[in-house]
Amino acid sequence: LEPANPVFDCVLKGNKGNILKEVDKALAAGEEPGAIINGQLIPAINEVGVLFDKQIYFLPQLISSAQTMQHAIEYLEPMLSKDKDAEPKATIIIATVEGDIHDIGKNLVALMLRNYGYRVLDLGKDVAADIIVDTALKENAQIIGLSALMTTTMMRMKDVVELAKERGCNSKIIVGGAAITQSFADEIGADGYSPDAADCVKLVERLLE
Ligand code: B1M
Repeated sequence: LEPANPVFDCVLKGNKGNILKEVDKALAAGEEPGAIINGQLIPAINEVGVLFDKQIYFLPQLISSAQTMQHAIEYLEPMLSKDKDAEPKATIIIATVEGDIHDIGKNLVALMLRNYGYRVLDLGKDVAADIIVDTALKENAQIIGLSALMTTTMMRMKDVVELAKERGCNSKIIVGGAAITQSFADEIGADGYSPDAADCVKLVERLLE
């Protein structure tokens, strides 16, 4: 378990009322916004996943914790440093695949890519393959980023890869999410896989070289 930490605890307990107060305290103590996200919020929601897995937590707790985390991320987002004058580097379409409503990780990936100067069009969650591919074609996107968190929705990524080929869409397709691995990405013919939001920026930079 993580060391006792009030921000971590608020997410773990789904304490929406106190989270911003605790985030403020951490900021006042000199913690960086990005470090609060990576060092406290993400480990806490992962711990919630473990408790859910063990059936110590059920759906209501899962929902409260997720909302608490999102509350904190929305609050921290404007504080993350951004190079506002830079020209947008490339267009990236991002979405959570059809049937899957998990979007916390996808939102973090979008946030990070925007911070690095990419033009990110976030289509949201539970997005059908044809909407993703059509938007990529219309917007002339260099990259399509797909997120899936469940073994039951992973295969929707393959639908996007196949549809893109079918419709002559040349965007590079990258995939990620808790259930995804490099070998799965290879298997479905995706152009890249990344385990987390920071690594995803490096992957995109590599693919655009
Ligand atoms: Co759900 N859920 N959930 N859930 N949930 C999981 C995924 C699960 C593993 C929990 C478990 O059983 N241990 C399990 C899936 C099991 C499986 O695979 N078959 C599960 C389930 C079963 C469900 C429901 C079916 C529950 C139910 O209704 N009975 C339901 C699904 C509904 C649906 O989608 N149709 C459901 C619902 C929910 C909530 C709505 C309550 C909530 C989501 C809220 C939201 O997203 N707005 C939720 C949550 C919070 C989780 C867990 C606990 C945490 C997910 C999360 O946000 N992690 C999760 C357990 C787990 O994953 N350990 C679980 C934090 C986030 C920062 O990490 O998303 O992995 P992650 O993103 C990372 C990396 O993966 C990567 O970067 C991110 C940042 O570093 N990444 C990418 C992500 N996308 C990327 C894309 C890239 C590159 C990197 O390229 C484009």
